[in-house]
Amino acid sequence: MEMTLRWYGKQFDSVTLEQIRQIPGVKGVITTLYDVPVGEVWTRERIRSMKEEVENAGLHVAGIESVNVHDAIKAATSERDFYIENYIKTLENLGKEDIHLVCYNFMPVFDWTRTELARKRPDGSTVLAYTKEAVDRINPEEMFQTIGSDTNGFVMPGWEPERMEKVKELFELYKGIDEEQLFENLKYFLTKIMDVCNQYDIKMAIHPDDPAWSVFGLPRIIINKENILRMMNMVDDVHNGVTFCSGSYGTNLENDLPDMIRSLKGRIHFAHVRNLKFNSPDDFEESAHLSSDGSFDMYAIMKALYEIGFEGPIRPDHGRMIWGEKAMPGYGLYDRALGAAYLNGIWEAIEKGEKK
Ligand code: DNO
Repeated sequence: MEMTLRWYGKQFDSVTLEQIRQIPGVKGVITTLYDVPVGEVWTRERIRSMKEEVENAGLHVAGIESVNVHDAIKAATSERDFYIENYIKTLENLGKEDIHLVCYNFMPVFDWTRTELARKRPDGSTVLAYTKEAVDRINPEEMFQTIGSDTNGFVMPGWEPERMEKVKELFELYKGIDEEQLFENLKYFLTKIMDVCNQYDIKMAIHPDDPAWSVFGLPRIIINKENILRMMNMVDDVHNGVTFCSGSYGTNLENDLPDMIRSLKGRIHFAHVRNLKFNSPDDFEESAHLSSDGSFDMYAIMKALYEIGFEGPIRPDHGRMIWGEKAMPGYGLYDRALGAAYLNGIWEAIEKGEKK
């Protein structure tokens, strides 16, 4: 595996490449062109200058998170082929610039959903949190507003103000689309892009739905082992792969994370490794990465990745806000750096233990 950190670009991130370069063992970043609207083609020039910026700081681009999929594709409107063509051009341009990993999601309307962005923990840190009760109580527009007022002034992925303005229209778009239909739409998209992925060896890595169940009545499909294996079989090509995100699949306590990892051998191209602390099955918060701070056995997760011979990038995921840092919720430097160091330590111990 290769330890990496997510970076949103100079304009959008409080963390600098110079800081990332000093996290032990981190040589790559996972990045994006955050300002390109969903559905527009990424030009080779923009991709190249992003790469150069990263490389000038002594790092490399380990992959893209995300090239977002336009709602016209997810909802199969009459414009979907146009947007798929644009997506193919973006993949082609990434391939030509020697980038071979793309993380994306197929969640309708929202990306991840949390009900609090700064819940206080006993140690004084603040974290993202979710309660089912809060989602049941409010409507999506109110949710956009509460989230929007708690972002420390940063634009949160999937919660961009332009999208929030269109939330009603977006909900309309998905009327009548159930899970079966969404699977069909995903299959259509993947089938169309597989040629370009094969040509440039681009590994597509779908991010799970977070949380791993339906919110606000919208269909959600990338939620458990059964569905993700269905997706892998539906388009049985190594380039149709997975971002294994422990914090997203882990929202459903019925998901056995190490078992899921083992069942996806060869198809996990990217991993987000983080911990959650459950206060009840309907209330969780994003703890520190350390096993004992949350509900997951992080050693077992890393061991499963080791055992399937995982060689792709891993990144620590959402960190707590600690030491007075002001950053995009979940994406400060300090706790993610601690997470990277901890996960690197687990990996070293597993490796050395296995070699004995
Ligand atoms: C949340 C992230 C997601 C992820 C997208 C992938 O912090 O893990 O926003 O990047 O779902 O497209």
